[in-house]
Amino acid sequence: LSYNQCRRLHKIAVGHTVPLTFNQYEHQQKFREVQAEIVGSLMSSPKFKDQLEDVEAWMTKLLDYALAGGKRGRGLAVPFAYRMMEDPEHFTEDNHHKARVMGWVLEMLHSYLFTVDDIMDASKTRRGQKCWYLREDVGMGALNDSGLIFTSAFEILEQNFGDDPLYGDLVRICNGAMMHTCIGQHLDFASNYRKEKNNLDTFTVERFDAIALQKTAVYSFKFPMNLAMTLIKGKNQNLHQIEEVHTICWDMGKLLQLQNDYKDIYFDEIRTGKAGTDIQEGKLTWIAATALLRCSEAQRQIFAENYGIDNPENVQRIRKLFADLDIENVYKKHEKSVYEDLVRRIRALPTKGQTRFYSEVLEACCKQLY
Ligand code: DMA
Ligand code: MG
Ligand code: MG
Ligand code: MG
Repeated sequence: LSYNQCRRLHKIAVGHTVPLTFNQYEHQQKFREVQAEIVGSLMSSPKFKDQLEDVEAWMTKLLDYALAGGKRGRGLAVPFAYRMMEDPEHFTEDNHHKARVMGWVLEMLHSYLFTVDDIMDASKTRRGQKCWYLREDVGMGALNDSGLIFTSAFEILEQNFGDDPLYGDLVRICNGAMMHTCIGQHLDFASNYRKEKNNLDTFTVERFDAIALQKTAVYSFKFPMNLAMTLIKGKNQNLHQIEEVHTICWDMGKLLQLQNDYKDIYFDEIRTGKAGTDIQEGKLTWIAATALLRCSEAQRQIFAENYGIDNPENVQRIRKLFADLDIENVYKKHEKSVYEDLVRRIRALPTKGQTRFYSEVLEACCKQLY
């Protein structure tokens, strides 16, 4: 099938009148209302109330940073999955609300991750503003602030689900997803070209895949789905256990990370809200690993001498090398084939709800909405 044929079929499978999509205003509006609700009750928790005044002022500032902006794709995916996958007979607005709260817990944990990630990646900007650790009044206090964001996520979980029979499962799901992601982040950091003593043998697409699975696929796709599944009581309850759903999540994770790696180099900061640092930081990205596969000996030498150096001249040499290797076109072809393969597999899922959910999420990834 051609790319356009696939997209057409995909449209038919999804239907032209999907009731809720990621970018539908009403859905996002409701999600935002829940944000105000959870931040309000978090700040009225005795843990914050009975403190020196500075604590409340600092938390307010920190939460503003942590929750402002962003696409909120992962958070929105939780109520969206519940809405799409629950049997209509069992769907309740009460559960839908719970799913939105879970979505915000996920968004908080996401903020924790990128606050730390930006330190590790020596990033300068995030969501169109200065990274938290670079603010004058923050600095390395960002490490502890990330702990405040992380523990706040679990506080919100306890405030909203402490008496709910789901609580134990939710804690396990959140901690499990975070542990996988932190392992992935460790691998990402440890695979840095300069830190790895310039060893190009470990700079492979296979290793990129393994890292993307842990650092991106788990918390971006499996995590929201697993949260939503705790609410599903209907006949669809066991559907997420089918093997294919897991492999779709893995492959969407790899796709999201390779799109992220591509944008780091080729998208303007205005468009992404963050300045790329992957070349400067010597990251094991899909782009770098793929470029190496296509290098001649001489080109490999250029890569070895210039990759992972935070200096405009070295970065320029790497960009020139990528251009000589036609990497942008190689990327586009690869992205298209991963996309088409996912469309086919998503269409073959056993229920309409699953097909709709994963199709929308896939589209959101491709439209930079996730
Ligand atoms: C993203 O990797 C992974 C996590 C867990 C935040 P990245 O450093 O490429 O992300 P970004 O490009 O957003 O900094
Ligand atoms: Mg980063
Ligand atoms: Mg990173
Ligand atoms: Mg990136």
